Amino acid sequence: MQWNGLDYAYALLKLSSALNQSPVANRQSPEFWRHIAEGITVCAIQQQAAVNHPDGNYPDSVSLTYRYQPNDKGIIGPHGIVRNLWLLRDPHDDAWGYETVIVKTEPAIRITSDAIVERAEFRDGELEFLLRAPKGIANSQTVIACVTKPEQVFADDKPVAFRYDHRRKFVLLQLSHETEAVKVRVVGVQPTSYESLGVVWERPVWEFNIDDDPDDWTPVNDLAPFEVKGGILRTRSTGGDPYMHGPPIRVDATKFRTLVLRLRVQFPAGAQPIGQVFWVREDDPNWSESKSIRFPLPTDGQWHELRIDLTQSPEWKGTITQLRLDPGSGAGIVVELDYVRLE
Ligand SMILES: [Ca+2]
Repeated sequence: MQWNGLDYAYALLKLSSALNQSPVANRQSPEFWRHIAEGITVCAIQQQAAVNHPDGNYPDSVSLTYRYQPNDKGIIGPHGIVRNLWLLRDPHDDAWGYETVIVKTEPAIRITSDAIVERAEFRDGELEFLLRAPKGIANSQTVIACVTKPEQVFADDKPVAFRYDHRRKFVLLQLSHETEAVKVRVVGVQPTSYESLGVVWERPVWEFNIDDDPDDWTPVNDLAPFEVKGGILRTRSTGGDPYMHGPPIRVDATKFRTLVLRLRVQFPAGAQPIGQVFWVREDDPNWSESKSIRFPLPTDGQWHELRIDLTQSPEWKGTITQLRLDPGSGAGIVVELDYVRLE
């Protein structure tokens, strides 16, 4: 399934609609063509690949954070799918204009939405565009990428809430649509560059000092919620084996020899206050018990800075490419991290 298949399905939907209005009898019914178009669209949905998958069709959102050339293989926007789904829902909801809109700034601001973006313009620190949603759609979601944090966002001249990702420099906007087209004004904003996906952290230091930004750490197992507020990453174990992954790094094990954590932990009865740090290396990228160190966690419910000597393991060598942190074992452990770093 490629974009041209989706364009073909789109054309079949238009054909189906035209046949519905045609007085001339046809060999195939409108439903026949519609059925084929639906099959192609469903096929495309099922072939969409996840981020980092090397083949198949990437969602457009990749283009927001991942630098690629327009002619790179395998990067196909989902707009073909979305516009077909619109037409399948209602033959009047023609979303041919659905795509990522690039505003001509330096660097370019990119607007992606499940509504149609029209008349996007940037002038004097203000981005303005129209969001047109199809009939019956009450809410839309929009990503405005490559921008600094706006001072305010207005929808039809009313201030609205938005979320901002400091690291990847994009605004997330959820709007309710009372009218067909909503005028969006993003005020006090400038175009800016964003970091690519899978970015390697230059320094192995994570402070958790930006609200809602976990410094690219991810709650891989048994941890929820996973929130950053007021300089602290807070999380809680929801099962027996909680752990989190750090982002990619490239660290010389002979230069960085100590894991430093400032944390506060609360253990429920029955949980084990033994922490564990795992790592992977350039020459050995698989997680294993042999590349880990256990350490006692403080059980007094107070803040402590822990310093863990990583050179006690003979496997701490070469180039370290990622860390994993296990904050004890058991459900209901409340973990607060002020910072994590290698020294
Ligand atoms: Ca902090």
